[in-house]
Amino acid sequence: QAAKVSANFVPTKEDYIKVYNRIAQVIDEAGEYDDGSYGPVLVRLAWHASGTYDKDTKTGGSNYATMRFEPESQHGANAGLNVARDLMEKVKQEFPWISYGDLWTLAGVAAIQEMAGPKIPWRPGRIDGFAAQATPDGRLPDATQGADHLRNIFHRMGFNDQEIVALSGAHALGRCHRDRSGFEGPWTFSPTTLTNDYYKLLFDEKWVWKRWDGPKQLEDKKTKSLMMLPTDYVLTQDKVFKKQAKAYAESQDLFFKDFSAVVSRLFELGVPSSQWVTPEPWVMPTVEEQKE
Ligand code: CCH
Repeated sequence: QAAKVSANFVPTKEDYIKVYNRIAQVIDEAGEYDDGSYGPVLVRLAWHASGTYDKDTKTGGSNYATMRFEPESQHGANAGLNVARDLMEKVKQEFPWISYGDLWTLAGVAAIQEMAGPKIPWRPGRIDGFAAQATPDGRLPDATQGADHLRNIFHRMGFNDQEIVALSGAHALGRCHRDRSGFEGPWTFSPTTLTNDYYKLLFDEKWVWKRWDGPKQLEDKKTKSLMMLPTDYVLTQDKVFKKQAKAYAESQDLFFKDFSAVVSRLFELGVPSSQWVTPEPWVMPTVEEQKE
C-alpha cells in the first residue's frame, strides 16, 4: 500500500473497482445484523452525506464528508450511521488514497447495485474537508412532517416533485430502528433487494396508525409487520406525488430509470465540476458481472 499513498499515485477506474469489490464483501459480512446485509445502512450514509446540500449557498453535499466531525455526526438524523462510518473506516485503511466522500458515495452505489438495483453512474473527485465546513442541523427531512416540508427540503437540494417521489423508493431497502430514529420496522418484505414494492405496498395495503408509545407511524392492517413513515404516506395523499408514485408502482423499469438518474445526481451534490477526474460518470460493474 505504501506506493499508493505517495503523492504521484493516480488511481484509475480499475483501482476504484477494487474498492467497490471490497465494499461488496463488507456488505455481505453482516451475519446476524438486521436482515443480513449492511447494504441499507450504507445507502443511508451516502444519502445523509449528500442530502445536506443547499443550492443557494452551495454548502453541504458529499464533497467534504463533514459527517466525520461533531456536531454533524451527532445530529439526530444521523443516529446509527456510526455503524456505516465504522465499516467504511476499515476499507479506508486498506485504500488510504480514496477520499471519504468518494468512499461513502461509492459504498452507496455498490450497495444499491449489489442489492439488485439499477446502475448508479458515479465518478471520483470529492475531497476531504474540515470541521468548519460541517452543515447546521435540520437540513435532512423530518419523518413526522408533510408534503410542504418534503418540498422545502428537497427543492433546497435542487430536486423537483418527480425526483422526490423517485428518491423515496429507496425505502424499499432497510428498516427503522427504535434506538436510532424512534421508528420501528421495515417498509417491504424484501429489505435487502431493491424493487418497486415500496410504491406497490403504499397503494395495495390498507395503512392504519400504529397504536404504540412511539412516534406516529403507520402499519399495514393485514400483517402489522410493515411500516410507513408519515412522509412516506404523504406520497399517496398529495395529488402530484400520488400520480408519480402510481406510475412507479406500475413500472419497476420506470422507477429504476428515474432512481438511477436522481441518485447519481444526489451523490454529486456540492462537488464543484472542476474537481471531477472524468467529464462523464462511470458505470461500475457488479461483482457478478466481473465474473463473466
Ligand atoms: Fe430514509 N429513513 N428518509 N431515505 N432511509 C430511514 C431509513 C432509511 C426519511 C427518514 C428515514 C430517504 C428519504 C427519507 C434510507 C434511504 C433514504 C429512517 C429510519 C428514517 C426515519 C432510520 C433508523 O431508524 O435506522 C425521510 C423523512 C425521508 C424523506 O424523504 C432517501 C431519499 C433515501 C435514499 C435515497 C435507507 C436505505 C434507510 C434504511 C437504513 C437502515 O439502516 O436499514
